[in-house]
Amino acid sequence: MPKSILVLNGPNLNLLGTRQPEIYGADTLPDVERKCRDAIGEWGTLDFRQSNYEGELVTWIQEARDTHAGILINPAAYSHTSVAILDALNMFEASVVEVHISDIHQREEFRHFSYVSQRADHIIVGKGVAGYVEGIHKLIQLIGS
Ligand code: DHK
Repeated sequence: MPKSILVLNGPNLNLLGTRQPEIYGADTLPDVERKCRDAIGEWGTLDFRQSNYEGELVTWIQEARDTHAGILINPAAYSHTSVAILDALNMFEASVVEVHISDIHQREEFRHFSYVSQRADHIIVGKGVAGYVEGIHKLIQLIGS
């Protein structure tokens, strides 16, 4: 398997930086991508994507089975609703790290449960976009072990 990490971002994360900055911070999605590229360094390649469409995320996870050594995913609102994304991740045999910028456990009750957490090998919440950097480091560690 190539040394490649797929970073998936779910709905509304394309508007990071302008979207409720008091919750999600001032960094834009391109800023997050840059931080992830710095974090992966020379280790391997980074494939950074965002979609507002559940089915597109499902298709990308399916395709990653043959192309990527690990997935870092912020499923955004689909965390709380999507059995389809969970099912796709259950077919992905390599490592999965779930990240949430905000602390979903301290917010509205409907955000407390994440389907993706049933599958994730590691979960990071409430660390802002720094959680993505931590997630990349964790994935490199999981893939190497
Ligand atoms: C992002 C979203 O868009 C929300 O729907 C989730 C997550 C939380 C985050 O904290 O990154 O509830």
